[in-house]
Amino acid sequence: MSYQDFFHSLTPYNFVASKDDDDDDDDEENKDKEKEKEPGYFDKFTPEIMTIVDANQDKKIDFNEYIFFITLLQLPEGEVMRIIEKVNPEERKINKAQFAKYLTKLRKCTALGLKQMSKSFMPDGRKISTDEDHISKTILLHLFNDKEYITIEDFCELKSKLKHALLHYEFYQFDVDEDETISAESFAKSLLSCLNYTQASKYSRRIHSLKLEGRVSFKEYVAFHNLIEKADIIKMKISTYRFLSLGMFRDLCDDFAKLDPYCNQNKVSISDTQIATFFKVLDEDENGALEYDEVVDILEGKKNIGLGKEDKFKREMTEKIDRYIKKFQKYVGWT
Ligand SMILES: [Ca+2]
Ligand SMILES: [Ca+2]
Repeated sequence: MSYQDFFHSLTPYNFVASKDDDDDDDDEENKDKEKEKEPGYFDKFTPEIMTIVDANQDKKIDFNEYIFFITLLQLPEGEVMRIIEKVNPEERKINKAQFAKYLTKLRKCTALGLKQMSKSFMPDGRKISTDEDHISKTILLHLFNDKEYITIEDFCELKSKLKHALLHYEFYQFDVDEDETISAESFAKSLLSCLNYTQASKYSRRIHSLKLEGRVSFKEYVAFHNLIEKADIIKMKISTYRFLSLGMFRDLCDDFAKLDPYCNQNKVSISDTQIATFFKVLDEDENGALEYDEVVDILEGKKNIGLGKEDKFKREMTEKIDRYIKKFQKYVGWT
């Protein structure tokens, strides 16, 4: 699998695949063709994370590398922290042998791990344990590289690099102009990426009917994604007040930016364009306020990109992974 196919498989970019096509009904084949015409993202960028994921640096993601990437994305951060704290509470670090002991258990928490260990997926018991050994070895090799220990910070940094790389790729699937910005309309479309087809089509029509103005930079894009990841604070505010006015949402965004490490480090906050766009798209009854019903779909869907947390996301991710694994198994003659 090329880097391109690989990232494409991980960014749920289903509903806005084409930059200049208003038709939402592109099927897989059309999308592939369109993809080939576009200049490659990976001709322009080399995500740092790929030096870790593509261990043998052959510019291809093989099955083991793929498994590593997905596992890392899905490993529950809290659970990993808990294990490291338990193993070495003082220095908060863990070595390869110690981590290996927990890895199988950890992998069972991921959508992919669950799938692989389920009987329907690989019926042969002996094969499961061999593959699990092999996969564990590969994951440990990538994760530790040549290091004797990894710390909680190492793990979190790796994972955040991975998420950042995916967001960067996602951003560059839109028309990025010379200022390295995307249109407010593209930004609005990026909010739809985790909705189901019916929801996304509805919002997609709405986006086309609205007059959205302004541009969004990559840093602002990441900042907003970070906010949506903490969707609970938005939902809490709406549940408390029963609605969210533009001013209230702006306050919330400003408060968030003051606390978010990424926003602080990069001196970026959530822009007026983003606030106005989010508001315009979601305020379906156009009463100038966001009610709970108007935000819940987007907040639930979007915050889970790349994280195997919620059921709905898990299901979608599992289906996606299933397809790719099957393709892969055929490709490498694994079945
Ligand atoms: Ca490789
Ligand atoms: Ca409303």
